[in-house]
Amino acid sequence: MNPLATELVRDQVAAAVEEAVARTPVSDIHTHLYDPAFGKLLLWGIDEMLTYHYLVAEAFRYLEVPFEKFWALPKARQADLIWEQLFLKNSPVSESCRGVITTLNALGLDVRKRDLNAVRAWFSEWEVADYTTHCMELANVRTICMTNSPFDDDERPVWDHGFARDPRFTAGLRIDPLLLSWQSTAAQLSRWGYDVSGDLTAHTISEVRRFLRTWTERMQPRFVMVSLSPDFEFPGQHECAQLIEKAVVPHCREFGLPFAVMPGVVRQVNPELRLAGDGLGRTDLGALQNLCAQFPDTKFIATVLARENQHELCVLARKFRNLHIFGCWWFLNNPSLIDEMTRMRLELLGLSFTPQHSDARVLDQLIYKWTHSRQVISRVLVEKYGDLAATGWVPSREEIQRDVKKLFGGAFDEFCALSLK
Ligand code: RAT
Ligand code: ZN
Repeated sequence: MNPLATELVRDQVAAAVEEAVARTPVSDIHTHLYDPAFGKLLLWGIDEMLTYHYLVAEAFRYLEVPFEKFWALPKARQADLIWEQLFLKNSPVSESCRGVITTLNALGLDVRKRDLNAVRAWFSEWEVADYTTHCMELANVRTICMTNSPFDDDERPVWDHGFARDPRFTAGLRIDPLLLSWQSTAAQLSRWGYDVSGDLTAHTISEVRRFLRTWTERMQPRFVMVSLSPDFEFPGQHECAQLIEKAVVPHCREFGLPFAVMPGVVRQVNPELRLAGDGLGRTDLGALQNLCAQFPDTKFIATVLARENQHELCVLARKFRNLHIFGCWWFLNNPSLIDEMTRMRLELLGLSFTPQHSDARVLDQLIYKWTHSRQVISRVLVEKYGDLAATGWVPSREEIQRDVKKLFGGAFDEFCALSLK
């Protein structure tokens, strides 16, 4: 093609990509949001946004208040301090801070005024049910996968009592305590009527499977999930590896559920920061490779926290069709890293991955997390289709829409439906 024609095609492709990315509803496969039936567990509003743990960590770069004094304050006063430091005394250029501004702007608030109390007054007019729909529409999110822990004392009673499910909210069965602190979890399971002992005998394993079955039937999760430290090993004689091998993997196979592994987190590097106090480390992905190789008929989905692991994770996914990689997790959920990772994944995996999840803990965050991610994904796709178009392989609007649907949940659904037998 001559250069002028190429230019024209690139512009048309860019317009089609931008439209498809903006218009295609996304299925958000990992969040910490809750079905509104969970009441106060579904966080929303300006004070929750300002006290999001990503912002707490950043505020303590500047704050001179002792930690315990900060934590003793009511949430609105904590939010005041964070607003003052991160928005008024410094410009909100970090990704988490920019996210608050993007969200307020999208909601139609005038951010130029820098008036926190006016923002609070605006939020006080909303009811959560309407606001949930409003945020999902603005973010163009179709479904939200929750993170559901049977070990969470606030959450468990809601499941125990039962509730009418909002079909927009799907579940993810999160089992960190089961795999990471077996001895105390065994005591807890005994209190709940499971006949388990500290030793992983065949009987104890069958009781763990009964526990997993009960919660799977109750929650109807899309997957079973765990976050793991960077030094997680598999196979192994320690309790975590043994439980994965003997209870979790057989359970996932029986129910046709993927097992979601999220390695790389170092919990409580600074406990004074509470939820904001976790760090990361580089994972030896040999353990994930062993899982995929040892259980070819079990599905694994993975997101890994260290940037340094991303290339080898892509290569691993090329080797194992029972592995689906997703999201730019937590400290990776920044435009520069989403750009790098999405580019690398497209180059190594085509469309067979899920580029992003929001990890939103506050409903409103869906708006910025998806706005920002869509901007980056769109930019990367424009470049990739542009390179193809330059050869004469011009993607049609329908092909672009098909591809974007895959990236926004379709590839994940296809992976879940795949038969590996
Ligand atoms: O991103 C976060 O909010 C973290 O605190 C974690 O919850 C992490 O996403 C996880 O699921 O462990
Ligand atoms: Zn999370």
